[in-house]
Amino acid sequence: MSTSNKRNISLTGNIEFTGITLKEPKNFAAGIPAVKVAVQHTFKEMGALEALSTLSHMNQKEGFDCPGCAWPDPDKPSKLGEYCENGAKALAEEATYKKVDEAFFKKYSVEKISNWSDFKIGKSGRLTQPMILREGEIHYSPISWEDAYTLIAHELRALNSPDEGIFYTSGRSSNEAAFLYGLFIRAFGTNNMPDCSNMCHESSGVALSETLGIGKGSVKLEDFHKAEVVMVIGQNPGTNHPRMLSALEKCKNNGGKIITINPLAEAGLIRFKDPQSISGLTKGTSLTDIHLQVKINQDVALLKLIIKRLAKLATTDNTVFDLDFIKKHTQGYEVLLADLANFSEDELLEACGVSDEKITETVELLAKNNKVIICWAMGLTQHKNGVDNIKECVNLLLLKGSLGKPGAGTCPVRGHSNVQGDRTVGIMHHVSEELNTAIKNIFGFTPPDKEGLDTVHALEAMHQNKAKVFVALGGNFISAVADTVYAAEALQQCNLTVQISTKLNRSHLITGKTALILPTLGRSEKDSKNGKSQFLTVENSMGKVHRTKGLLTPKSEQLKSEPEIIAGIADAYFKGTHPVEWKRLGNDYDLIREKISQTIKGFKEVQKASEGAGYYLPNNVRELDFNKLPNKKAQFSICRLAQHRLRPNEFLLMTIRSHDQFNTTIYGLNDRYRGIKNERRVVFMNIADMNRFGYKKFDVVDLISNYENKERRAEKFLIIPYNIPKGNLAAYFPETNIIVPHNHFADKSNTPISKSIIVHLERNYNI
Ligand SMILES: Nc1nc2c(c(=O)[nH]1)N[C@H]1C(S)=C(S)[C@@H](COP(=O)(O)OP(=O)(O)OC[C@H]3O[C@@H](n4cnc5c(=O)[nH]c(N)nc54)[C@H](O)[C@@H]3O)O[C@H]1N2
Ligand SMILES: Nc1nc2c(c(=O)[nH]1)N[C@H]1C(S)=C(S)[C@@H](COP(=O)(O)OP(=O)(O)OC[C@H]3O[C@@H](n4cnc5c(=O)[nH]c(N)nc54)[C@H](O)[C@@H]3O)O[C@H]1N2
Ligand SMILES: [Mo]
Repeated sequence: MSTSNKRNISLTGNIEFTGITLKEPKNFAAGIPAVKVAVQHTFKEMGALEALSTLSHMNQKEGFDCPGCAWPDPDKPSKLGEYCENGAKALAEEATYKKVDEAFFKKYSVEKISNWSDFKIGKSGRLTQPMILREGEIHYSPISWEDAYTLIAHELRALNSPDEGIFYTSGRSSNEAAFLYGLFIRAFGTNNMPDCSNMCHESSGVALSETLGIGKGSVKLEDFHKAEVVMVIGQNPGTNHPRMLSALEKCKNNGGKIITINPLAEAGLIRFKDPQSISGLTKGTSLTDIHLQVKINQDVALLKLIIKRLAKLATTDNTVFDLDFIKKHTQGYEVLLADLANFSEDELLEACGVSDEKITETVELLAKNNKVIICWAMGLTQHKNGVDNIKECVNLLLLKGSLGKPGAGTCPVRGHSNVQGDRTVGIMHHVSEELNTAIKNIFGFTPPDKEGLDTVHALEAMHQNKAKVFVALGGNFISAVADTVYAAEALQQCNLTVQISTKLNRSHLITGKTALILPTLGRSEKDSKNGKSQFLTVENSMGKVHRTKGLLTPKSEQLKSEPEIIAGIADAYFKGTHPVEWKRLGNDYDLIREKISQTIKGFKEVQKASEGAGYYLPNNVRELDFNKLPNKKAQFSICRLAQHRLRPNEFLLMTIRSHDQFNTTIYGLNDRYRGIKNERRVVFMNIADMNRFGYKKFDVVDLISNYENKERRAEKFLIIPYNIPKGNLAAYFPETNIIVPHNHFADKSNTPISKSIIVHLERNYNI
């Protein structure tokens, strides 16, 4: 598959099979194999000495924040190190000794590299110097930083309107970089700030803002130690947030119970062997008490059934729901109860596919406990009804009065290590009057008041030639977004695409007519200005702001920090005619923090308070303050059931992460917990479905979606018999993004439907 702006670029790279071996899926996470893999990855990429000395600084108070997920650090980090297998892999990727330099690009054209797999592209190493891909050429060549800035400024000035510029952010950036970037984009004159969270937790942000008045979760780490019940819905922490397993273990040790809701029985949720304790390594703790194997996208049906049964019990037992809490703090209780009558228990039971006994067990547990935490991630957000999925979780918590008290609350488990912080400091496509007023007062210019474009609409604008310059602060836009072919057409029409990146990825190959690579420092690297080593700040998944300070020698002397690069672009664009002193800000993070503290609520004390364990930002739910909401009350919601009208040969496909990747960065070809070795082109299928269609293990199929009569095809997947509900399939992203339609996304949040794509299969006979 290839499209062209005169270059012959492959969109998918090599899709040959790599030599699969199957094992039984695991029934525990972490343990000795995790330690072994962490050591293998870091030693291989960094060398043993550097690996060991660096890992010991990860997530420690004077060290650097893990470049992986956003799970918070405990106040007293473990002496054995506060990192996990996948954090170690994230570090190894960033700190690798391999380099992508001038000689690399001389040797390999973008056409050639595009034929490699994502795995091979990522393993090429760290970007080391600014490079340009000139119009009509197929080799990147070096460019000076100043010339790169001048070119960007020139292309930005050539636009008919600032709204023809698109400025993407991925959630790895620091608060300081994100704040400066948002400030520049607004000074330039647009709110076109699509963000990785548009594809991630946007549904959570929308649902939580509308029901509870803040788009973030309410729990703190220590709440897990006090919770009576923790529900983990649509999330695979064993792989994506391994340090969360320690929190779940503490909950269990204190007598709490864990309910998991997932179409798959993920190993990490079954049993945890803590690599940070010797006894934990051998014995481990069993985690899940009740696993509800819901069908894909039937969580609303399942939660509604649970709520309906609880409501029935509540008619004779006034301790089942927290009636005082409901009366004092909520609105819409009666309407919610009345709406339940519109659904029969049989209908809900059939829709969710869970057994009656398991529902009864769950209802009994929830009826007698009042400290409930609900955690969730992409299994809830990436559906057409993603916002409703989360609102139904909020309904349950409100009924139980499980908010604003220890051991209870909402816990959307964030993805990228600073995705939440980027939002807090101003990366958003919506207009905030409060922020605009603050910017005007502090910086002396008027930010635009027209709504900007999110990810799906930015793609559309580029596709329609209404946007012509694309700048990315991190990430791998082409591989992360839905609909690879459409997205490539969109990007390839741009006049200029600019990637501020640490590592080579497909977004450096599928580019505008001219493309720039601006290489930047990683989280783990020393960032010195004027002989002084500087720190940055980040916000974790629970709203705590703290410092991060790299310690490794930068991979190349030519690397610049993100704030410095943004300031360089801004300075070249404004040529000293703007009230903001860009260059000064780019060189002095204390000064950026001073400005953040004046502009953003909750950052007043950031300079001092970010020290050590850091500090919590204000959170109205923790205070049970719902003043911003209608009638100053938390809101119950009426949620609809998901409807998918499937033809007999169709399935619902969820696109998920293997244990060996960080989003579009492929660490390796194994998915250890699910028993897959050395292959990514696999599709998990129920054995009954295999029998129905006459498929055998390792049969090769294409996955095909067909929305509005447009066929999209992902070629060559091996069928794997797996414990997954009938009618459901699972395969890995990003390989499957080619079949996700760009114009089907969640209501209100516009998050692509990456977890419920209607597909059919075709045997691939080319094998
Ligand atoms: N090592 C590693 N860590 C990561 C990442 C990574 O790629 N690698 N990515 C980071 C990012 S950006 C994010 S957003 C998070 C992602 O973290 P997760 O959300 O855990 O990631 P996914 O693999 O997308 O897993 C979704 C889970 O939801 C389940 N699921 C799918 N559909 C449904 C459904 O309809 N209902 C229910 N109940 N469950 C469903 C799947 O079986 C799977 O267990 O992790 C972050 N951390
Ligand atoms: N089908 C499908 N699609 C999905 C998902 C899914 O579950 N299914 N998940 C979605 C989700 S949850 C997310 S968050 C997005 C992820 O979308 P992105 O955030 O755009 O993708 P990443 O793969 O995390 O980006 C990796 C690249 O970031 C760069 N990078 C790494 N660290 C740094 C840094 O410190 N600074 C800078 N400047 N660059 C850095 C490297 O060059 C690396 O190649 O994908 C989404 N897409
Ligand atoms: Mo994410």
